[in-house]
Amino acid sequence: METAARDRVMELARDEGFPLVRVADASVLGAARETALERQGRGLLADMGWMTPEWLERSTDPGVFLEGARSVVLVALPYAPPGEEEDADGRSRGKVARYAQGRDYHRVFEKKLRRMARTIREELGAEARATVDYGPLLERPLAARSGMGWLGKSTMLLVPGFGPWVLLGAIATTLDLEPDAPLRKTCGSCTRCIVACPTGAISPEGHVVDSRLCISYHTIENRGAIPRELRAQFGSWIFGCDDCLESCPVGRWHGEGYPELAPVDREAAAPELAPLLELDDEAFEERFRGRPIMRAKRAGLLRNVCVALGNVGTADDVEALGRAMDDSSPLVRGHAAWALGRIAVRAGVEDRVAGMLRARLGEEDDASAREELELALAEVSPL
Ligand code: B12
Ligand code: SF4
Ligand code: SF4
Repeated sequence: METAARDRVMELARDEGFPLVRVADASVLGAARETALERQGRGLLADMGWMTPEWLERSTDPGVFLEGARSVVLVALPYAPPGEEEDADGRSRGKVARYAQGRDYHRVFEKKLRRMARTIREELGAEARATVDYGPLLERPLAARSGMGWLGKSTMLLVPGFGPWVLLGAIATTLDLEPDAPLRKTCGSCTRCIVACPTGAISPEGHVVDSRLCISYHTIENRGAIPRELRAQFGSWIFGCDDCLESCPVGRWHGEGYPELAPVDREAAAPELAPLLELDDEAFEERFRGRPIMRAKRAGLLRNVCVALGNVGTADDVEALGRAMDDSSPLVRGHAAWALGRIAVRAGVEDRVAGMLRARLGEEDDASAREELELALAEVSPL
């Protein structure tokens, strides 16, 4: 074991500002591989087509990620702790997951990890390869092996003192570093996240998330329609979801998050919904460049905004949704129709909305948007 090298790697991580750093050995993650393949086989990874069985096999073997890997250094940054952020100005506002309220964490990690990997190569004469999120390395089971935290029933890595509010990165290296021991902790009898999940995406016993039901999956990764039967449970989430994290009693951390991951502004946490519907490609890019929200792309975000308005919008939002029925994306047009149908009934503006839906139906040529319009009309003016 290379003790001096371990001390130096720890020092490098701390110099980069990582308050949490641990080492895991680089052997195959056998149990995690089996579990992941079983989940994939059952369709629980939804349409994340890149997570093929081959990808899952590679991502559970650090030796494939880096030939000759002996150790994996896990690092974590804490981010935006829970706090006050409701803007009670009567406008319809959406919710953005805390990790996405600031700069893109991939960029923040990449700079630091690249510098660390370079020093390991140049100073310690060993190979090193870094990753953050995109893999192929399954970071949570590796972090659990390193004793950074334990895998909660929400499937989040729970870190003592910080709970689930940390983001992870990893560096595989050919250095033979003394590994840290896993924690002997579990969630015990707690079931808060399971109860808090609005769509029932976490299995009754925990430790399994069905991405097909997960708001985070749909608002970030899904490129198509949000399943109609789930929309009403999305509340006002427009990017990601923190309900299982917010409910978690572990950590109850009220310290500062890493400064570079702090929310870009107050509007970042609870943006007003209707103005988001006006964004064209250029305005979307300008507003969200360098932030995780870019991943949803303009049409995906506006689709999410429509769903949120369908759940929390008022008669004041009807005009903006009416204009969204003319959007260039049929996905947005269809979801705008759904939202109008919901608001009409809630706000008692059925006649006005029925007129708008009928007028739009006369022009709509996309089959799925037409179907949404017809269903919304049936809701607003039943025969
Ligand atoms: C795909 C993915 C998603 C998907 C699927 C998530 C899922 N639960 O499967 C979606 C888009 C839904 C998603 C959502 C989120 N994600 Co995500 N996601 C990933 C990614 C790329 C892979 C995760 C994965 O392998 N899923 C496949 C399933 C099968 O694995 P798993 O659920 O983690 O289960 C493993 C272990 O738990 C273990 N295991 C299984 N069963 C059991 C049972 C017991 C008893 C035990 C002890 C262990 C155990 O084996 C499994 C297989 O390896 C990782 C980054 C990476 N490269 O690892 C980030 C990552 C997991 N995500 C992250 C975050 C922050 C989120 C969100 C909080 C974002 C948000 N606010 O919206 C949500 C949280 C939702 C949730 N409850 O998981 C962080 C998590 C940090 C942390 N503290 O845990 C990661 C690590 C990214 C990062 N670099 O920081 N995510
Ligand atoms: S992210 Fe939201 S929808 Fe997904 S498992 Fe957690 S609480 Fe449920
Ligand atoms: S809410 Fe409870 S059960 Fe869920 S992850 Fe946190 S401690 Fe575990």
